[in-house]
Amino acid sequence: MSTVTEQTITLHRPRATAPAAPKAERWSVDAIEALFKLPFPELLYRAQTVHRENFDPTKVEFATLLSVKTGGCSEDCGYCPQSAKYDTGVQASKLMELEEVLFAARRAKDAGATRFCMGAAWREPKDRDIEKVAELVRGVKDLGLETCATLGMLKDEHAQALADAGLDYYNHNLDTAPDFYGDIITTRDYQERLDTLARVRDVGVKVCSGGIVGMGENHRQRAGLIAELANLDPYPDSVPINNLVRVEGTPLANQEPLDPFEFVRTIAVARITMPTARVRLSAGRQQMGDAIQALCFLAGANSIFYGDKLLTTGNPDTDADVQLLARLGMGQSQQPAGKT
Ligand code: SAM
Ligand code: DTB
Ligand code: SF4
Repeated sequence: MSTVTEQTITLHRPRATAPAAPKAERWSVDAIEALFKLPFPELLYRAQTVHRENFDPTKVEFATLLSVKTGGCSEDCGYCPQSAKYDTGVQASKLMELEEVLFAARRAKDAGATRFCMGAAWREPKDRDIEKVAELVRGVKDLGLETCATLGMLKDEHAQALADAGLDYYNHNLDTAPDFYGDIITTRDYQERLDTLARVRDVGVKVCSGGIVGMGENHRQRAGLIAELANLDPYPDSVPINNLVRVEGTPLANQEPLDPFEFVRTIAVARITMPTARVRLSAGRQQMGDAIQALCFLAGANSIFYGDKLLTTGNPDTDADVQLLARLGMGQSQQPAGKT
């Protein structure tokens, strides 16, 4: 069991008032690793306490994903079925037309989604891509949905164009800890990811950033990912926690699955360290089972990807999700992020 005292952890809690410059690191990797090592009931109790202070613990946000440009990506992310470097059977396609995207967005809204996230398998968008995506953002927003996009790295002017189109969130994941990153991706570095997040923040678009666990990272590296996210200033508004979906043809296809309780712990630690963020129980739900998902909600997850497909892989049916929440006496959060 943990030898770390409560005092050690309390010492590293975010301060109520901003510290004077130079800015202190709010969460050390040691403090986060100590949270991970807490006895499971203690960790869940703390996470649930923080969750209740900031959200209605019975409500979950529904965000629907659509791959608006699939496959053929030049990056080598070792987990990704859309990289052109791996033979995964994913067919590359062009950017979808506006009407096709709006059709999917209307369907998502009718099914109950409040956020619509458009994903493109790009290293970074080109100028003409941004013009088209801006049009998609305007169209989806006009339907009354919150908009999110994930398009790869952004330049200043691209971030500004998306902000001007009314984009609410930009998703760009740190994916893993800095010291494990090079084992997974070689075609762009960690700093480039941080730079994109800074550009998004600078134009007033909310940041959605999280990562993937179960890629062979060690315990401390999982803590390192959460530390990177929690120490962003401010920490992200939305934090997707993905459990690796092992896809045939990718370098991580045969990766040993993560202990499901370790996944629940990751959600709990994200909740404790980023109290007001939407913590999204993201990829990997289809392989997880209802009981582990219920534990994730108890640990502070309050958002899911809702719809039978993620980008290229499967996700639980919408009916199954509605039923699961009903069985738990829970429901969908109708309001955008914040206290519901
Ligand atoms: N190309 C853009 C980028 O990389 O930022 C946007 C799309 S990319 C597919 C979005 C995120 O999906 C990745 O950063 C990664 O965290 C997640 N992802 C991709 N493949 C995954 C998998 N097999 N299992 C879990 N998460 C995955
Ligand atoms: C995120 O963190 N997870 C989503 C979304 N952001 C774009 C993507 C998950 C992709 C899972 C593999 C696939 O379906 O291709
Ligand atoms: Fe390309 Fe994004 Fe997949 Fe990496 S995660 S290969 S950048 S689509």
